[in-house]
Amino acid sequence: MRIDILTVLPELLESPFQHSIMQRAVQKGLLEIHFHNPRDYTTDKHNTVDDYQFGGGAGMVMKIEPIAACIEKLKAEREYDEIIYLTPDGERLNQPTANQLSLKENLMMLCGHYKGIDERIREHYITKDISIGDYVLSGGELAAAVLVDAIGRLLPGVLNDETSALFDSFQDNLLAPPVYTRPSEYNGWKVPEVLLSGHQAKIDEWRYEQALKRTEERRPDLLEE
Ligand code: 6GU
Repeated sequence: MRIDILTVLPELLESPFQHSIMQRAVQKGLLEIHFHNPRDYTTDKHNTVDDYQFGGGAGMVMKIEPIAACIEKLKAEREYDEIIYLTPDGERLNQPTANQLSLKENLMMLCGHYKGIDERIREHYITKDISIGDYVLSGGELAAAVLVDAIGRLLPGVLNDETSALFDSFQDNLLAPPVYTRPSEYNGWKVPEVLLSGHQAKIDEWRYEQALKRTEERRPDLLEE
């Protein structure tokens, strides 16, 4: 998969993809991430990427020309499956959306800043608006990092144990069950006996029950869906 990220703050997004699972995905060639700065597509001598909003009001708006020029250049090079705008007024990100996006070839992501982007960009280029939750971030970059991570780890070959994403929380609308590792007793705190039993069917049953219990207690809304 190839992901092109448009951001005026590429530095903010360097580290998230240089470690752990995302780093491995990139090194294995399963995920390609390219950054593009709308500032490099400006034509005025001050490299202006934002301006006052028509009609007045506080807050700057990202200008149409540099973003449009950048998007046009990329679109001329390849077909994009989705051009995503990260915005608090978008569709809230969930596991099914991450699953669907992980099946695509080429994604473009646009990170907004200031008060937002000129609406004409949204009307004419954006195919999907995504929010990562009901709170406001100062820019779309951290949201893009979250989205890329959620997608990237689903790409075949990225996780060591290919089946492990299947048992994640949310994959079947259930939270994941508790996990334990050695020692089997610490400070008198014991690991549930069944996990040490070697009886796989019983272990699977216990895990399912725990997942169900945890979901009922913490996220009953998931069971209603
Ligand atoms: Cl995608 N962007 C911003 N700026 N704030 C957010 C968000 C995105 N998702 C939740 N809050």
